[in-house]
Amino acid sequence: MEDTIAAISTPVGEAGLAVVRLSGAGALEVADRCFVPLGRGRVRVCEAASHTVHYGKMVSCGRRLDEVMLTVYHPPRTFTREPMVEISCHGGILPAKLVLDALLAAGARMAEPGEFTKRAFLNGRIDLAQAEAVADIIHSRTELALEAANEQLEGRLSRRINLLRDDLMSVLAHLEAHLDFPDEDIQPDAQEKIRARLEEALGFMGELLRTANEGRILRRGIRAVIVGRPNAGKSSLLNELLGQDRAIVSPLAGTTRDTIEETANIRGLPVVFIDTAGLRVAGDAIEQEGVRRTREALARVELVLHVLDASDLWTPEDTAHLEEFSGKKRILIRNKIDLRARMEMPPGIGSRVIDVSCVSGQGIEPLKDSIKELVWAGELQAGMLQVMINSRHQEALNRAREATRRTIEAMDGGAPLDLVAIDLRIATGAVGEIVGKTATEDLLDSIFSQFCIGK
Ligand SMILES: Nc1nc2c(ncn2[C@@H]2O[C@H](COP(=O)(O)OP(=O)(O)OP(=O)(O)O)[C@@H](O)[C@H]2O)c(=O)[nH]1
Ligand SMILES: [Mg+2]
Repeated sequence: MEDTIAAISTPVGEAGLAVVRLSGAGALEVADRCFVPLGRGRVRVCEAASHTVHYGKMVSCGRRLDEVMLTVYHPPRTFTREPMVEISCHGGILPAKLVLDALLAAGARMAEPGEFTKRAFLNGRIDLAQAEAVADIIHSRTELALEAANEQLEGRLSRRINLLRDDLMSVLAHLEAHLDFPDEDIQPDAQEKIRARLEEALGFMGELLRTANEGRILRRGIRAVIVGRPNAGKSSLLNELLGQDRAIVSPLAGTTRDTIEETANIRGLPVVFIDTAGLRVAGDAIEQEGVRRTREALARVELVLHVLDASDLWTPEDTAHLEEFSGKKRILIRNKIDLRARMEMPPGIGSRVIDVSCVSGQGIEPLKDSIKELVWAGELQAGMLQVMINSRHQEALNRAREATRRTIEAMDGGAPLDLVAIDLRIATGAVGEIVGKTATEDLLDSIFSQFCIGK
């Protein structure tokens, strides 16, 4: 990695400060060309000690660009394990851009998305699962999600994956040792031991795979659609759950025409609530479009919040809604319980029913508990909460599990050892992909291209 990369690592926009980062063998020299140290005890960037901060100005062609603080990092204790420089300049779009342009003119090249983290991975500072955790940290929307991402960055998932891989590798080594002596058969008791170890590995893969759902929830959030008859109080409920007046509420039926999406933190889980126009069949063209959008939103949700007006009677429309969403996780919400209740629920609904009032706020906290209980599996072992896998890990583990199963089958069926070993090699490779021990260039590109520039 000879070239030196540079990027603005803070968001674009007006702010107090912006940070421009440099990494690569020539980072200090590049910075030296545009940085003039000021004040007492000033030293040039190239002569500065590691992990020290320096005051000065950035210049380009003799022109002063900005007053900055510059931090110097010598390897190996840097994010990328390369020489690094971080320049804190004034925030705002222009100062950071001028500083970046100066560095590019002085010999750096613009970093690609995720390239700093990619270098940290390629230089062995973090593995692939940890690199992904960096992106998770940046994108996390609740403290729980952040906590899980931090555990992953710290290496909890990686350690377990490495143990799993080591185990499969040692079985593989055992099989391969026999391959070198084709005349000797594996003894039945040795074969039994191998089988037991593979079964154990399968069990562990299953445990990891069970965390995928929670992992997805923490990373992507849950989509919950709010449906019900006009005027039932859907928009009022959205506002209550968000704690802000996001949607228009009015006594007129058909107030909400478009779908409205907003994310809230529900007991640590990011939940995207979608308020809808409902599913009324009648209505004008705009309302019909609203209904179409409601149906579209419904297709992609994990949870349905079906709002009923407790002060009204049960109607066939409610029955129709009830049937329509019977296949989804759902909560029936009897709203307006501050009014005189008239609604009687039909027997045998089989879904959770919660009484709320969007006027008094009654029932909203229990509703939040219910949402979490319904989507967040309680059965996860405590230790597994720290290793929630993402969809890439899930896909690799599924492949590893299949290949391990085939290994056992082949062994049980008395297949030749070289065939048995092939499947086990596939399983080991798939597990290795998770931490990046066996990763193709394509895989790396697809992971790091999802990062923002400057990370
Ligand atoms: N008393 C009482 N009134 C409520 C409650 N929740 C909502 N309302 C009233 O019911 C009316 C309809 O509320 P909205 O939230 O607009 O209902 P909606 O389901 O979004 O209606 P559309 O968008 O028209 O389908 C408004 O006048 C609200 O003030 C409640 O818990 N108690
Ligand atoms: Mg509404």
